[in-house]
Amino acid sequence: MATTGNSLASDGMYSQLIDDEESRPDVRLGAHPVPPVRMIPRPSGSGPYRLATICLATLCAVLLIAVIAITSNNKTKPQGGGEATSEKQKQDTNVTALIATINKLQQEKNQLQKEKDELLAKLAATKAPEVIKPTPKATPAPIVCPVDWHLFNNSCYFISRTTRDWPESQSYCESQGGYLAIIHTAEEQTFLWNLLPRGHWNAFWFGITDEHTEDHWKWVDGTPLVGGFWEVGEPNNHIDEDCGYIVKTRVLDRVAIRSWYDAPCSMYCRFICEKEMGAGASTAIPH
Ligand SMILES: *[C@@H]1O[C@H](CO)[C@@H](O)[C@H](O)[C@H]1NC(C)=O
Ligand SMILES: *[C@@H]1O[C@H](CO)[C@@H](O)[C@H](O)[C@H]1NC(C)=O
Ligand SMILES: [Ca+2]
Repeated sequence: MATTGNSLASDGMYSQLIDDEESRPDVRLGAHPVPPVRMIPRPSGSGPYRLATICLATLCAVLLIAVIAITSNNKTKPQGGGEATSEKQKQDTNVTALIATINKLQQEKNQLQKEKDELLAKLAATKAPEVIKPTPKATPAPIVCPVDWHLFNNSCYFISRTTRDWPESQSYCESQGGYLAIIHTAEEQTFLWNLLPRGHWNAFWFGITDEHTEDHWKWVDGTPLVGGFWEVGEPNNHIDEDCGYIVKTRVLDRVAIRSWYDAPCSMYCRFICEKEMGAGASTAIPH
């Protein structure tokens, strides 16, 4: 470098860099020990610039990236922030609106609850009497007959101790919520028979008559008699006999299923009342 004075004087540092190539032949011709010395500083001479350039480029790149990053950040951040705040406000109003709605619904719910309770109370009040009716149907309560009345097949039977004529007997039975006994089956007949005391001529009115049409026997419910448990030769209308009674004497040959007689309705006799109970009470009097 020191040997090439022309290049130093005429040009700047840049031209010197170029001259380095030209000066090489001179150096080779001149002295041997010089080239190795030159060779060492050569890379060191061009290195700092390259390094600086690289450094600057890197710095630039870093700065550029930083700037881009910041600007992009700034671009998204302020915009995002603005949207976020407006959205937040929206949400806040939304929340207050929702709270108001919830309160409204809560009030409506309370109102409906009140109405429901009132309706249930009304329903219970109206259903109460209905509940009583189906209960005996669902679980038939045991029928309890009044004192001196005897239970058979859902009916209670009363054997009078006093005597009346047939119409008064029927009236008494009706006053007790019943009627003169209607006897349809041998079991019923036998049950009643077993309640009756034996005597000289113990006779008991029951609910049959032919007072409307002679020899057309009808029960007190208006249904015609079918069969019956007449004594042999009865009914005979012997002395205008239009009412039926059961006779139980001391004669043990007499039996339940052959114990009916016809007699004048004006006779005073004891009598048998029947009163249907429980489920049977609601159904029509059997035919
Ligand atoms: C709640 O906000 C959303 C949008 O964020 C909107 O569509 C909606 O209508 C709002 N609801 C109420 C009750 O304000
Ligand atoms: C019991 O009563 C019913 C009607 O209430 C009747 O149909 C039935 O024959 C009676 N049973 C007896 C054994 O009398
Ligand atoms: Ca008669």
